[in-house]
Amino acid sequence: MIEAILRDLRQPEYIHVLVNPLPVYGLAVGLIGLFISICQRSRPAMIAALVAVRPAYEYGERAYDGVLSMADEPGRAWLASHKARAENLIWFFYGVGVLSVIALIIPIKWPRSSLWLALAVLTVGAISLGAGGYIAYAGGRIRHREFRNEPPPQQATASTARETSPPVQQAGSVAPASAWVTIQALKYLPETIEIRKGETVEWDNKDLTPHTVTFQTSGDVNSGSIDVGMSWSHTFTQAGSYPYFCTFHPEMKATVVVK
Ligand SMILES: [Cu+2]
Repeated sequence: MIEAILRDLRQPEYIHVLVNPLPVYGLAVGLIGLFISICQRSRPAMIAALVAVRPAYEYGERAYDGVLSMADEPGRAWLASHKARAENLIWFFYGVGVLSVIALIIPIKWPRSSLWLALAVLTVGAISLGAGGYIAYAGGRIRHREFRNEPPPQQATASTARETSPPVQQAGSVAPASAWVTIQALKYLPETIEIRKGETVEWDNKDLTPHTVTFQTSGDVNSGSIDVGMSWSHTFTQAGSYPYFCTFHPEMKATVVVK
């Protein structure tokens, strides 16, 4: 029993799920308290939210690989979206944290600022609460199929307008590569690679998980899953700009430019 609990506590995924809702609940409680006593200072729940939010994000990052290996395909898309949302919106939580500290300290010297600072904390806090819900919304769908009442998030294809349709690869005629793209840390490096007509690009997966190279225009050129340590090549016979992405991690995007 104790052993099982200790084993759970060594798993970053478990800590993540355990700790993660705390900033949201802490913030909600803090905001209610703040709303009731809007003219007063010293809100311990705010400080609790400030203290809890950093570990939540850190454990989320550490849990990422573990959760990734467990998730199915739509789950991976939700995981990518969950991570992107957390990375983009974590700043609201930091903002509340900083603002609440300011709201605690400044009124000591200037008591009249207390009400305005409290209102500012309340406003940014409400935004953060919405942000937290938005992050958790994607997070809950990673492994809980029962919550998926809508299709997994797709990357926006409208912005990557069709410029040229990618040439179809002739089987067995891939020339030696003259340009290389490294896949690492959920990124294609370089993000834009320029080659000349007839040249071959090789993608090397040096990441910890499989990825794909899937062209956005029509999807008829698709590497399929490139396993860890494997590579895939494609020869480009027509000039144009070819945006591509990873079907497992739709936020991974890059472009091949053929001159
Ligand atoms: Cu990928």
